[in-house]
Amino acid sequence: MPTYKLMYFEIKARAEIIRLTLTAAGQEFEDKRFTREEWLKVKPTIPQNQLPCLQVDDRIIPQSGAILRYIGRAFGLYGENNDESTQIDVILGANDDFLKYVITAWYEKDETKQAELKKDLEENKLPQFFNLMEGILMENNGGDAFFVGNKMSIADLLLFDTTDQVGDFVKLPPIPPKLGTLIEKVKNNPRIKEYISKQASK
Ligand SMILES: N[C@@H](CCC(=O)N[C@@H](CS)C(=O)NCC(=O)O)C(=O)O
Repeated sequence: MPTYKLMYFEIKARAEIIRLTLTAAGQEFEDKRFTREEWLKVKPTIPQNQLPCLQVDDRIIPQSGAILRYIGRAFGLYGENNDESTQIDVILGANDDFLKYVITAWYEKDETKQAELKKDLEENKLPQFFNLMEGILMENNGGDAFFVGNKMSIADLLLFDTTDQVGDFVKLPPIPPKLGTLIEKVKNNPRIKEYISKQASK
């Protein structure tokens, strides 16, 4: 069995979906969270000089999207075949599109402009994104299962993560019913539930 070490900072951001996926897979991993000082020392030795990176035995993999797909494939959380993996990729792509708005609002320095961007997220971008996801979800089993097939995948974990992290930044509009149920299902997965409660007690 390989050993896994995830390297990032003391925040959720780009690493949380990787933590959640390894957790859902039941895979132990070292959750290395660099301080700023530690990071500046190791940065020149890290591929592409940025984080997150996942070390699998002696190999260090950069790029959060590549890491997510790598562990998704390794642990059977990335669909059963090419069609299913592609359906998952479509959801990952739509999530990336939506996150661009969140990142723009997050980094906006001007307070008035940031307030406008947050309002637009709450009133327009988030409802649009949720409705898009609800529609995709309903195409599979009427929305009563998971996004793809009949088991949890990185797409389901990602929607939980996005909703959680965006909910820390803006007020979430009502989540459509099937999507809301799916998010609760991920949150109540025994491994995810234990992980969340451990993080909360830190
Ligand atoms: N496309 C990369 C972006 C990685 C990235 O921007 N990492 C930032 C943190 S989120 C970083 O390492 N910042 C520290 C630095 O550049 O020194 C990914 O998805 O992994």
